[in-house]
Amino acid sequence: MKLFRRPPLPALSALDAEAALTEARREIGRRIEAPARRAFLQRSLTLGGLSMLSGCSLSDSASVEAALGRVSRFNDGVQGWLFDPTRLAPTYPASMITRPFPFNAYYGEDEVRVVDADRWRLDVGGLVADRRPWTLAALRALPQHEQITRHICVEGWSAIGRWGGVRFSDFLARVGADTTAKYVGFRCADDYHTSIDMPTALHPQTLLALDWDGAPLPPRYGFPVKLRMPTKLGYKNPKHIQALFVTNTNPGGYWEDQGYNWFGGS
Ligand SMILES: Nc1nc2c(c(=O)[nH]1)N[C@H]1C(S)=C(S)[C@@H](COP(=O)(O)O)O[C@H]1N2
Ligand SMILES: [Mo]
Repeated sequence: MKLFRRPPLPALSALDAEAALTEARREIGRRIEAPARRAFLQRSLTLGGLSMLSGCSLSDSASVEAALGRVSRFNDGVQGWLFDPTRLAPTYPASMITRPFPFNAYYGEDEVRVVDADRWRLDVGGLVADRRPWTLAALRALPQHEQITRHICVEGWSAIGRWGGVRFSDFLARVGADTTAKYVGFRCADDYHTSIDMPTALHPQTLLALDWDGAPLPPRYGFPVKLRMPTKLGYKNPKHIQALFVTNTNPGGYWEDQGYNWFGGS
C-alpha cells in the first residue's frame, strides 16, 4: 500500500512563513468587505507579532516551524471566525460537471475499499441523544438534496461534481446532536479520519452524500456515504464513512495530523 503518496509538507523556512502570512492576508482581503476591518486584520497578522508571541527570533528552522504551527492554528481561528454560516458556495450547471471526475485517496485506485452495503451501518456516537446505528435504507428515507459544486484538492486540481444525499444539519437534528459542541469527527472504512467544526457541519450545503451524478456513490467516490462540503478542501471530505461522533475535543485527521491546516476552508 502506498501510504504516503502525497509528499509531506516541504521543509519550512522563514520565506515559507512569510508566504503563509501573505496567503492569509490575501484570504482576509477576499473575504472581508469592510475596508477598516480588513486593513486592521491584515495589519495584525504579522510574523513580527508572531515572533513576539513565541518569544523567539525565527532565525532557526525549529522556531520557524513552531511559528508556522502557530500561523496554522491562528489560521484555524481566523478561518473559523471568518466563516459565514449562511454564505453559499457557488453552484454550477450540469453541463460543467467534470468527466471523468478525478479519484483521490492516500492510496491508489486499485486499492479502493469495497464496502458491503447490507452489512454496513453508520455508527453515531459522542454528544448525541440517539446512538442507534443507521442503515443505508434509513438514510435514503430522509429528505434528499442535490448540489453541483466544485471540489478543490490541495494537490492543485479542482473538479465540478454532482452529489445527492441528506442535509447533514437534518441528520444531526434527527440524532439529537448537541449542536453547541465544537466538532464532528469521522472514521472511515479505509482507516482515514478527519473532523470538522460545528458551524460547517450545520452549513446548508454540507451533505451526507449517498449519490454521485444521480446514482449511488461508486466505490471510488466513497460508497456508501461521504461527507460533501463545498466550503472545505478535498481532504476534509471523508469518503466511506463508518462512524461519526460529536465532541468538544478536536479529533484531528489523517492529513491534518501531518501539518495540513485543520480548518481547511476552500
Ligand atoms: N476515506 C477517505 N476519504 C478521503 C480521502 C481518503 O484517502 N480516504 N482522501 C481525501 C482527498 S485528499 C480528496 S482530494 C478527496 C477525493 O475525493 P474523490 O475521489 O471523490 O475525488 O477525498 C478525500 N476523502
Ligand atoms: Mo485532496
